Amino acid sequence: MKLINKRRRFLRDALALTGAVALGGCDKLSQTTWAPKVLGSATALSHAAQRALSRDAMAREYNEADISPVFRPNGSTDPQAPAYRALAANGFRDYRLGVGGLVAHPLSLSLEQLRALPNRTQITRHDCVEGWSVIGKWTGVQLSRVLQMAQPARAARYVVFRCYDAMDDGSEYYESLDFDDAYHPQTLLAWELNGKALPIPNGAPLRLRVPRQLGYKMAKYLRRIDLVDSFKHIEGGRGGYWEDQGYQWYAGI
Ligand SMILES: Nc1nc2c(c(=O)[nH]1)N[C@H]1C(S)=C(S)[C@@H](COP(=O)(O)O)O[C@H]1N2
Ligand SMILES: [Mo]
Repeated sequence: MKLINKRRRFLRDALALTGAVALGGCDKLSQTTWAPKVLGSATALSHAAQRALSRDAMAREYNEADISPVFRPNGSTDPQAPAYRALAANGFRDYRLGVGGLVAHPLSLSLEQLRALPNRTQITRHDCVEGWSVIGKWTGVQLSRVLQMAQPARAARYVVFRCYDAMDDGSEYYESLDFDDAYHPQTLLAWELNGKALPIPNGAPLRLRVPRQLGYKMAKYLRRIDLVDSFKHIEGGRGGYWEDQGYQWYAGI
């Protein structure tokens, strides 16, 4: 009992700290000089506290009636990278998701192959760090199924998601998850939003859904997935595009 109370207090304090994050917008916050320091300390606290309480907890699932009329798009909404334009021009028929890095079986999966895998539909809430939320119905394959096919090596610790869209600084959007979240049953590679093929503004043809974390973790326009032992040497080294601008790596909600 005592331990639980202690953990609760720890969690509350950690959440109060991370609350500072919600005040800034995705772009505004990165321009302030104090942000990286505050966010850096909040990372360790909230990650440890939330994991202690909720390693296997499920995000709330909603009903059809709760679905938002419009799933507000955010960040990149129309990638201009030539490779992406070529795929889009052909209705994504030539799309392949590469899966590689520290795996026994590298994969190259077409949308058809992905759709043939057992899939899951979930109505969940999407919370952006900017302070807005929308509810949508997502269909896709559990990431765990794809990882089981690829067979991560023993040394693998993180799953890195590389995207097609280039950001203002020229780098590509990317994200990463640890294995707790990668193998969580609600973590999906999704190709359908509200019963229709995923629209381009929301990440066509395939995007990540991780409903226990903030919106920026949910990489759109997936190009490939790599299993790695560390993300230190990828892009800015902090595990994601927004993380490289100072946002926390573990964005649990
Ligand atoms: N590739 C890519 N993924 C991305 C982003 C982006 O700009 N590029 N923006 C992130 C942010 S901040 C949010 S809130 C969600 C928005 O998803 P939506 O456009 O479907 O609402 O995507 C996330 N994934
Ligand atoms: Mo966001």
